[in-house]
Amino acid sequence: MLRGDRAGKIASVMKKVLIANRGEIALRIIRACREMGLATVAVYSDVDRMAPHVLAADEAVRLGPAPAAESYLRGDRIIAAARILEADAIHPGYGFLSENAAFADACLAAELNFIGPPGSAMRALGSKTLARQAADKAQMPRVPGTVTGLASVEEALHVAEEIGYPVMLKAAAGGGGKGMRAVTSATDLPSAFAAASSEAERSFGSSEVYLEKLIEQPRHIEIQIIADQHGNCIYLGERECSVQRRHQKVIEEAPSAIVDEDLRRRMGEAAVRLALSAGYVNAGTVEFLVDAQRNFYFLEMNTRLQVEHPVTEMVTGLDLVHLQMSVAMGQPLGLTQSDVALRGHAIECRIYAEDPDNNFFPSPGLITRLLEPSGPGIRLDSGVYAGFTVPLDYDPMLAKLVAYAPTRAAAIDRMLRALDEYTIGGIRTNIALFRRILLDEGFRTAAIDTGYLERLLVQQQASESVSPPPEIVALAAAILSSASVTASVPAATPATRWTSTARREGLRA
Ligand code: MV4
Repeated sequence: MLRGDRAGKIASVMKKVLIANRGEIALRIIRACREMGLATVAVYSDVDRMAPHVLAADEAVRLGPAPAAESYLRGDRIIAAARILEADAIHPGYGFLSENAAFADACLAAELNFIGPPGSAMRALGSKTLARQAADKAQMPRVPGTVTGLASVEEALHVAEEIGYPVMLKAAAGGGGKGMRAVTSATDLPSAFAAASSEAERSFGSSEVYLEKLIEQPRHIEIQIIADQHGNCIYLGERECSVQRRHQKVIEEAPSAIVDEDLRRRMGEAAVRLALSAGYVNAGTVEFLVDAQRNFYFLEMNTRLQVEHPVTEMVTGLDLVHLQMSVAMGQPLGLTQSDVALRGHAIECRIYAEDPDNNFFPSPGLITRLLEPSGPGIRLDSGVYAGFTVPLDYDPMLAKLVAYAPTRAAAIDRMLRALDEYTIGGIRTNIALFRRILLDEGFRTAAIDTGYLERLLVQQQASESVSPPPEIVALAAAILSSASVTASVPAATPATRWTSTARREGLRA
C-alpha cells in the first residue's frame, strides 16, 4: 500500500514485487528480492514460458504472445497482473518500459511503487536536449553545441561555423547512435541534417536534431549514482564502456584505467549535481565523453539500472538492486560519500547469441549443451540453461560474465581463464571475440577509445583475409578429408524473423 506524504515522498511497505522484464536481469532482481524476504511475480511471453526467471519466481503471469509489443511492452497488462496478484511494486529492469515516463506514472496512479525514478525526472533527463539544459543548470561541463533542437539547416550551418568542424548531429529523442551524423565540412551539412532528421523521425517519432562539437576518439565513461527520497545522492565510481560495437557495449569495466582520484571526484560531483537538480531518485547513470586530455563532457543520463551494474557492485561491495528497493521503500541511503571505497578491478563480458562469422547476426535456438565458468572471482549473471530455446524476439544477450581481481591485469587473466571454461552448444556465441580482445595489446594497455573495437575487427579481418600459403591449404585439405567429423547439433532456428527493432526494443544499454 503506497502512502505518499506532502512532499510526494513515498514510504511504503513492500511485500511483493513484480519484475517487468525477462532474461538475466529478471533473475538478478528476483535474487535480490529473495534475499530481502520479498515475494516475486514474474511476467512472461509465450516463448518464455519455461524461461529461468519464470521458474525462479514465486508466481508468474502470462502477458501474451512473443512480440515485445504484445508482451513486455504492454504496460497495461503488466499493471493488471500486479493488481491481480496484489504486488506492491514493479521493478522494470533495463530496456522495455524502464525509461517510459508514462509507465512510471501509470504505476503510481495504480498505487504501485515503481522501482526507479519518477516520470518527471525521466522526462527532464530522457530528452537529450532537455538533459543538456539540465547540465547547464547543474554547471556541468558538456560538449559545446546547442541545447535545443535545430530549427533549420541554416541554423545548423550557422552554429557549426561558430563551434567549428567537425561537428556531430544527434537525435534529441534518441540514443544509441541512431539519427547521429558526423559532419566534417559545411558542404556535407545539409544532406547530413536531412538524413539525421529523417532517421530520428523513423526511429523515435521525433525529427528534432541538435548539434555538438565532435569529440575525436573519446572514451565513454559513466558514473553510477544512487539518490534517496530525502535529498541524499552519492556516486559509486565510474565504469569504462568504450569497448563498443555499433553502439552496443561489449566489455565494461570498473574502475577506468585513466581515471584518477581527482577526475573521479570531479565527474562524480558533477553527476550528483545533475541528479539533485533534476529531482532524481533511485539508481541512475550519467554518461560522459572523455577526450585525450582527460577533459570530460556530459553526454546523456540513463534513468534506469544498467546492464553493466555488476562491475560497480564488485568494486564497491554494494548491491545496487538492494539499494534500489530500500530507496523505493522510502528508506534513507544509509551511506555517505565517504563510505564509498573502490577496491580491485572488475571486467564484464556480455555473452550474446550471435555469430561473429556472420556479421554478428543473432543466433537464437536450442542450447544443447552448457558448461558455465565459476571459481574465485567469477560472477555469472545468466538467463539461460541447457535445454532452453533462445528466442529470436528479443535482444540476444544470454549472460554477463564478470571477473574480479585485485588488479586490471589479474582481472584480464581471470576472465581469460573463465572464458576457457565457458561452453555453449547448439547456437553460435561471441565468446571467441572476447579472447581476441583480452589478448590484444591495445586492450591490455588500456589504449581504448570508442573506436577501438571497430578498428580491431577491421585489422583482424584484414589479417584473416590474407590467403594461407599453399602448403597450409594442402595440409588442411588432407586433415579434413581424413577426419570423420559429423555435426549432430540441430540447426539453430533461422533468424528470419529477427529485426533490429526487437534489438532496439529489447535492450538499450
Ligand atoms: C558523441 C561522440 C563524439 N562527439 N558526441 C552517441 C551515442 C552515445 N551512446 C555515444 N555517442 C557519441 N557521441 C560527440 N559530440 C562519440 C559518441 C560515441 C560513439 C560515436 C560513434 C561510434 C561509437 C561511439 C561509442 C560511444 C560514444
